[in-house]
Formats: sequence, structure tokens, C-alpha cells
Amino acid sequence: MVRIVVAGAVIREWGGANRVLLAQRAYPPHLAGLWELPGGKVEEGESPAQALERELREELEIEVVGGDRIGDAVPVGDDLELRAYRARWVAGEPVAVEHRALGWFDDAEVVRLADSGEMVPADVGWVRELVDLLRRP
Ligand code: 9L3
Ligand code: MG
Repeated sequence: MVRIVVAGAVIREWGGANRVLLAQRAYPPHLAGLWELPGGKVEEGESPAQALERELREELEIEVVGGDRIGDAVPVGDDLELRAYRARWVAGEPVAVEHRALGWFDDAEVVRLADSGEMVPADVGWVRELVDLLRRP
């Protein structure tokens, strides 16, 4: 059975540019140090939006509402399917509960992370759509 993993893009205008919140993974070893859209596995009985809201509450201590899909699903191995969504910020300032670090990245910085191999490989599949969103006024 394929498990769905949801990942959320929280976008905020800050310092004259739209920026997306990325989180630097601490585990597993082959992903540690790489940046991702935060999220995790959908649990039984949850909708993807509910899972996204729970994961961002657990990992970042923020309240969000799950929104539109971003890009296509990305299969990882035989057992995971990753999906990205907009996550509309509602409350709280992000705290790195499980991650090594957090950062707010503009379009050029997102491209640089992807090109330099500092992004989780699966998430590179969403960069084009993410950049389009960040370039919108
Ligand atoms: N994953 C990849 N990109 C992401 C997320 C949130 C997750 N943006 C992959 C890493 C793990 C799996 O999905 O192999 C489950 O994620 P987590 O529960 O360890 O965050
Ligand atoms: Mg996670």
C-alpha cells in the first residue's frame, strides 16, 4: 500500500519579497542537512489537509489551513507518494521542533538550493511551481 506524505508551502511577504518557509531535515542520515517543505505521513482516518495541519502543528508549532495542491505527486520508492499543498498561516511563529533549522527563502534562493543539491531530491520536483507562486505579486 502506498502511504501519502503531505508537505506544506507557507508563503509570507517579508523584506520586499515573497518567501516560502523551508525546513532543514535532521534525519534520516541520507536526508540530514537538506531543505524541504515541512510535513509528513497521512495517518489512518485523516484527510491530507488534516494531516498537513497536524504535521505543521507538531513540527513547527504553527496553525495553518491546508489549501491548493502545488505541482504533481512525487513517488518515492515503492511505498510513498509525496504531495505538496499551499498552507495558509493562521497563528504562531515557526519553531524548529524536529528540524535542524528553518528559513524563509525567496524565488532565487529556492532555485539556488535546488541547483546546489541542498534540497531534498523529491522536493526539487515542485521548484518550478513554487517559484511561479513566489514571483506572483
Ligand atoms: N519527505 C520528502 N519531502 C518532504 C517531506 C515532508 C517528506 N517535503 C519524505 C522523507 C521521508 C518521508 O517523506 O522519507 C516521510 O517524511 P517524514 O515523516 O520523515 O517527515
Ligand atoms: Mg516530517
